[in-house]
Amino acid sequence: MLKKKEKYNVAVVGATGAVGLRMVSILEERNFPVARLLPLASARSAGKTVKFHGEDIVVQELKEDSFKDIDIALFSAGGSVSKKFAPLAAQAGAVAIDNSSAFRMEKDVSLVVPEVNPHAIGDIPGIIANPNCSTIQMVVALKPLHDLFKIRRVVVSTYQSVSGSGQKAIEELRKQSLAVLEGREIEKNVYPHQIAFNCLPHIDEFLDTGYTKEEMKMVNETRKILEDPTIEISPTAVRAPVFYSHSEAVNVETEKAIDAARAREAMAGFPGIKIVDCPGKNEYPLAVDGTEKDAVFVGRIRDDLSTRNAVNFWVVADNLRKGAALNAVQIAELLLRRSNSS
Ligand code: 25A
Ligand code: L14
Repeated sequence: MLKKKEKYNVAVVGATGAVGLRMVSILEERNFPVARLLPLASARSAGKTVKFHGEDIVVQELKEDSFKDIDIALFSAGGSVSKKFAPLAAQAGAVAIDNSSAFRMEKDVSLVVPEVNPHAIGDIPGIIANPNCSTIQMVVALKPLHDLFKIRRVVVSTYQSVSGSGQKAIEELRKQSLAVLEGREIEKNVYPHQIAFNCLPHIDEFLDTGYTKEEMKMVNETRKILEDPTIEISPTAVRAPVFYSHSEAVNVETEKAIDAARAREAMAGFPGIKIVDCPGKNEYPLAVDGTEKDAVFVGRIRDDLSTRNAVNFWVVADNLRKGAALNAVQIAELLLRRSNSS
């Protein structure tokens, strides 16, 4: 349990990355009670500064003893950094909130989306895992349906933006797009194929089953967060030439009778969801509209005409905010409310 204090010392590991920068700005936006902000990154970034409440704070190199006097440490520097340093942060007395995939499926680590399973946080969290971005936006939409209609099976295809692979990938899409339009050779560094004006049915590594790790994260993490190992999930994860925000086409089959109207009503009342569903006016969720917003946007809610008790919808969220940095800060806020009420 976080000790009750007026203000907390907060470290951000990977503070110069696409997610880390947003962790810092979201702590500021939401007026998180920060006594001292400690931005940490690799030696490459040490000495750079990040802005926090008008101040330029110097980024320090992440070291084993970085976590002295830290209460909360937000991690987004990749799995190997988290594996090594999150346990050190916990040993030093901090709660580590980890955005990597390193600890998500460990039995003793809770995997939390505050709107969905706040109770999962547990009493003595050393490390709390932040789920995968595609999983977060999907489970926010699925939770109200699961509560009312009990989900049996989900078929999902993702349309994921390049920002999920970090700052270098954002640059790659920009440079390749310019090169293609100007008729020059493209350069490939981050992805194995051209991403400009192209879709890649490949996110993270392939497994022997023919599925990717990203797809299996959606299966395993969804079951853990919804606390129901019986839900069947059939995913296809696709990288789209989009800068920010992930979109997903989701088909849900339920045990109890469901239809579009009932699904819409259930989702509309759920915290964190915004319904954008007026096809007659060309209104549906779009990646370009969801970017820099906090909500999970749902639209195109309609009956599945091919079977009973099934609906289709389209869901969009900012992968760097609700999919990563915002969710992590919301977990920190949850810890805070707990320590204030005890
Ligand atoms: O294992 P996972 O969980 O799958 O996560 C893998 C990666 O996914 C991103 C995140 O990348 C992470 O590194 N990520 C994780 N979860 C995500 C999510 N939900 C997610 N992305 C989206 N949604 P990132 O680019 O966002 O952030 C990287 C940050 O991590 C710091 N870092 C890396 N290794 C570190 C480390 N910090 C401490 N110790 C280490 N060993 C990294 O800092 C960044 O802050 P940096 O100093 O390495 O790089 C910052 C600047 O340097 C430039 N740069 C990057 N690589 C090179 C480089 N410059 C020269 N040469 C390079 N090879 C960057 O452009 C940046 O400006
Ligand atoms: O597991 O869009 O959190 O590349 C986050 C970024 C998985 C891949 C995770 C992406 C990663 C994802």
